[in-house]
Amino acid sequence: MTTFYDNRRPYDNYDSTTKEWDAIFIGGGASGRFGSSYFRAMGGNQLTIEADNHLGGKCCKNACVLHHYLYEIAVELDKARIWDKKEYWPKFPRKNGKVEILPVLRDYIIGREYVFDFMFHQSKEQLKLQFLLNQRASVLDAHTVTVPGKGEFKTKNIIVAAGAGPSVPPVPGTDLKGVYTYADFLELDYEPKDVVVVGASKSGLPWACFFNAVGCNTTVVEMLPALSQFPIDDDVREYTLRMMKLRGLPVLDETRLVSINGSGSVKSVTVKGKDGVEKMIKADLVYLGTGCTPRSDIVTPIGVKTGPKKEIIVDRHMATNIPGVYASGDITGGVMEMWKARQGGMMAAKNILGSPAEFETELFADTLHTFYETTWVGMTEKEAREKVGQVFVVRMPIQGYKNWLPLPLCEGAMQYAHQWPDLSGFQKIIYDAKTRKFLGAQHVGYGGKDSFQYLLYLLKKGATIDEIANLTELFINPTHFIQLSRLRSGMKNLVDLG
Ligand code: KPC
Repeated sequence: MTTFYDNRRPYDNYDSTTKEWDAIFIGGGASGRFGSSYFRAMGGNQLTIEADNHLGGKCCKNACVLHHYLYEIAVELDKARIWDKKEYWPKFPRKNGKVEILPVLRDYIIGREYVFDFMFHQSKEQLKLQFLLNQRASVLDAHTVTVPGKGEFKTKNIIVAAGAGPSVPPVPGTDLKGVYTYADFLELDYEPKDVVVVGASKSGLPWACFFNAVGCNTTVVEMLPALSQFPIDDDVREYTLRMMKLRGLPVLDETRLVSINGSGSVKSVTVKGKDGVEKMIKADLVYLGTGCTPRSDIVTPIGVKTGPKKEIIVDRHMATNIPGVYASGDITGGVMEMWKARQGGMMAAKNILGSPAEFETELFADTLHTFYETTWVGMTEKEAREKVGQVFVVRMPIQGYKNWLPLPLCEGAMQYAHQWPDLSGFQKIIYDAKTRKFLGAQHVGYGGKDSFQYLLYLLKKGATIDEIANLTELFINPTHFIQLSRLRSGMKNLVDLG
C-alpha cells in the first residue's frame, strides 16, 4: 500500500519557529485529535504530541474498531451457524470444527494501516493540525513540555489526553503466554480451543461472543451478578444473557478469578464461585476484559490531582486543579466512550479559547455488544416506577401471548422473526403516565443504537409520547417501540402496551 509517512519513525509536522503555543495536546487519540481540530478551527495555535505511530489512538489500533470488527464477525457467524444449510444458507464453513481466527486478525492488521493513513491525511491536509508522531512528551510544568531530541516547547495551556491502558487483575499467572487484553490481542499467533474471558463487560463480551462464534469452547467469568453494572431492567438483562446461553456461552457470575495456571503458557484458570468452592477451567487462552487504567502518571509529578482509579479530576470545564492544565478523554476516568473523549476535547478547546462551556456527562446512551446490541438510555422501568410512580410502558415481545409472536419485527432480525421469533430481540420504552414525558428506552437487536443517539437528545429536550408518535419512521426500522408508541398516544389515560 501507499503510505503518507513511514510510521516506524518519528514524524514531525509543526512550525519549529513557534515560540509559544496556545495549547499543547498530549495525545493524538480521539480526545486529543478532536480537541486539536476544534481548537484549530476556533483559531488557536495547537501542537499535538502522540507517543504512538499514528493519530486516532487505540480506537483504530486495537480497541473500538477491533471490538466492532469482532462483534460483526460474531453476528455473521452466529447467523450462518443458526441457519446452517437452511434454504440458501451454505453449510456452516468450519474447518476441523472451527473457523480460523488468525486470518481474520491478519486482515484487520492490514486494513487498519489504511485507517492510520487516512487519520494522518485528514489531520494534516484537511484539518491543518500540527503534530509530532512516535514521540513521547514529558510535562515539566504547567507551561513547558519536553520531547527527546527536540528540547522544550512553551505553551499557554496543556490538555492531557494520553488515554488509558488495560487493567490487569492482581492474580498469579497474568504474565503467561496466552493471556491477552485488547492491547496485545492482535499478537495472537496460534488457534485457541478453550477460552476463558474474564469480565462480562462492554470490553469482554464482544470478544467472548467472537470466540464462541468461531467455535472455541468459551466461558465468561464475572465477579458481579451478570450485567448488574448496567442500568437495564431485569427482563432486558435476562434476554441478553439467555441469548448467550442459547448459543452455548455460559456466564459464571459472582465468580472470582483466583489464578491463571500453566508453565510457560496458560493451561487453565482457577475460579471461586458463588458457593465459595474453587474450581479449575481448562483454557489455552485467557482474555482479560477487565477495564482500563488512566495514564495519569504523566502529570502527577507536577501536582495534578487524581482519584482512586488514577483518573485525573477535572471540573465541568475540563480544567484540572493546576491553572492552565486541562484533561479530557479516558484519562479522566468514568465511562470510557468515544462521545466523552471527543466532546471532552472539544469542551477543553472552547473553554481555553474563551467560549465557556460545561460538559454534562451524567446522562448518556450506552451499548453492550454480545450477539446483539443491547442499548439503553435514561431511566429503567424499575427506576421510573420508584421515582415517578405512574409509568406507561410499551414492551415487545408482549407478556403472556400464547401464539407464535413474530415481534419485535425489526431490521436485522427479519428471518428470526419469521422462523425463530424468540431470537428477534427485546425492547421497551418508558413514559411518565401523567406528564406523558419520555423517560427511558432499552433495546436488544441490531442497528438500534443509532436511534439512541437521537433518543438521548429527545430525552434531554423533555419529549412526550405525543412528540415521539409524530416521528417519521423509516420502515422497517430497528426501534419498533417508536411506532408502537403511536398506537397508544391517542389515549388520555395511557394503558401499558406490552
Ligand atoms: C475512523 C474512525 O472513526 C475510527 S478511529 C477514530 C479515531 S478519531 O477520529 O481520532 O476519534
